[in-house]
Amino acid sequence: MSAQGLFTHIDHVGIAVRDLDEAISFYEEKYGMKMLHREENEEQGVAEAMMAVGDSTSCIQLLAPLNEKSTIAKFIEKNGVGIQQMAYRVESIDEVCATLKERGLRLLYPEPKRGTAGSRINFIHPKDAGGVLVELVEPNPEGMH
Ligand code: MC0
Repeated sequence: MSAQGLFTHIDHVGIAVRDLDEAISFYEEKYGMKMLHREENEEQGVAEAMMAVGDSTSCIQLLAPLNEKSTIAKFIEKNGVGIQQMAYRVESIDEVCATLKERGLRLLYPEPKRGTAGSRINFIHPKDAGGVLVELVEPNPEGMH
């Protein structure tokens, strides 16, 4: 594990939106951001787009609900649109999850699931992370980054 801690970068900040196309246009037109990737993730119940923050390799992830059961639909109903999650990039999600479990934090999944562009992801429960839903991302080497 790196002396710098568990995480290597802010991978993305996830923002819950109602309409993905409208949100993409806003980020492109107002902020000049480029869309790096777009997909639907049925398992997570989201349509999403990754918007590049300059050349930093960090992104804004726009997240729209695919249906009313989606965690994003529930989040918007409760909180309105806005920041839903903070995602840190890691080198080995298996090692990082094991370390966090040893440190007493609850992870949402027993094993990582499929995230954006074939990445491997897990989440720390927001109640164990100061009220922040924290995602852990091990990128797919063939994927976006
Ligand atoms: C819920 N809570 C949050 C929160 N969501 N706190 C901070 N940030 C959030 N996003 C708090 C609520 O306010 C509540 O606190 C408590 O957690 C329980 O919430 P709930 O409304 O009853 O909701 P649950 O328990 O049904 O679900 C919460 C949970 C869920 C975090 C377990 O949202 C989840 O499974 N999230 C992980 C998956 C996800 O977010 N997928 C969408 C992004 P009080 O005090 O009121 O009890 S997909 C994605 O990100 C992928 C594509 C990727 O990046 O690759």
